[in-house]
Amino acid sequence: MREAAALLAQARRIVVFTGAGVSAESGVPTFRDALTGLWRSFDAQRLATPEAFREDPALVWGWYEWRRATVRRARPNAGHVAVAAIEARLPGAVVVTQNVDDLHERAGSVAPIHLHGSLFAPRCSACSHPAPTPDEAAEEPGDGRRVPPPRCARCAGPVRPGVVWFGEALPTAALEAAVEAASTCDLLVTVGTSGLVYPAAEIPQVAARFGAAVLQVNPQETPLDAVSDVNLRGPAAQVLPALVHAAWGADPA
Ligand code: BJW
Ligand code: ZN
Repeated sequence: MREAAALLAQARRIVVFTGAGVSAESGVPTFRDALTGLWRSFDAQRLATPEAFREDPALVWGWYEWRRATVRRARPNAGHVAVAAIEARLPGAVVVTQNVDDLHERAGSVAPIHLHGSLFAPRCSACSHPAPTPDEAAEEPGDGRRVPPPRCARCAGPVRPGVVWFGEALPTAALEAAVEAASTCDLLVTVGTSGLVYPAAEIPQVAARFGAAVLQVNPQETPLDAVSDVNLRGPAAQVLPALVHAAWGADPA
């Protein structure tokens, strides 16, 4: 922890790069955890594809309705709060997230870069026209449900979640901004990502290649160990507040 705190205390330009693990302690399942409830019998990697949506739109839309309801019920945890505290302490800090939830924003992060889109930005699958986010269902049945997607107001095409599925390009502006931030930072903190999904997993590698120190927070080993100067093995909601405290002697608000 001492070495990690020294890196943070010395940093002038910082990127915090997050994955599903930062939201795990808020009760949002990580992507590669066994799914719970109805969805435990589905393979998330198969549902998060354009092919799955074409074949069975109600199954995929229903899965995202369930996930959006889960996120709406969740609250940011001490890890999200610590990330926002880093931003407040170091103006110019950039948060890059692979997460499609809004917990960084709700913890006070100003403009996190969302590499994989958002659960709250549906759009038409045919003409890309933005569509309203459906109101929260009064109650998601415990046994889940299939939900036919709404229809586009402009062309009547099926509305899809505004997320990036396998085989789809990441939003260009977001990816470019993330690469620019990673290539000009002096410290990149990677939190709660398996580092398996590309091109997002390149971001810590870009930072390392351009000479930044890389600090990883994750209870498990990951392929990003190879580019990390320091590994803090533990849950984000414990490790990040302790890191902020050790670097600056203050607890995140
Ligand atoms: C904790 C914790 C706690 C637990 N505290 N930590 C190069 C090589 C090989 C393959 C490819 C390649 N380049 C591209 C590919 C193909 C593919 C890919 O990467 N496949 C791999 C699986 C091999 N990539 C793509 O298809 C991408 N598109 C693309 O390349 O397009 C090319 C193209 C160009 C131009 C035109 C057209 C096409 C798109 C990738 C999109 C990924 N989308 C998803 C779904 C988003 C929507 C949704 O949520 O439903 O994004 S997949 C899923 O994985 C999601 C996540 O953002 C992403 C990363 O997962 P993450 O966040 O790392 O979570 P987990 O669950 O994997 O890990 C959690 C971690 O937390 C673990 O390490 C735990 O230990 C840890 N943890 N508790 C801290 N308390
Ligand atoms: Zn349309």
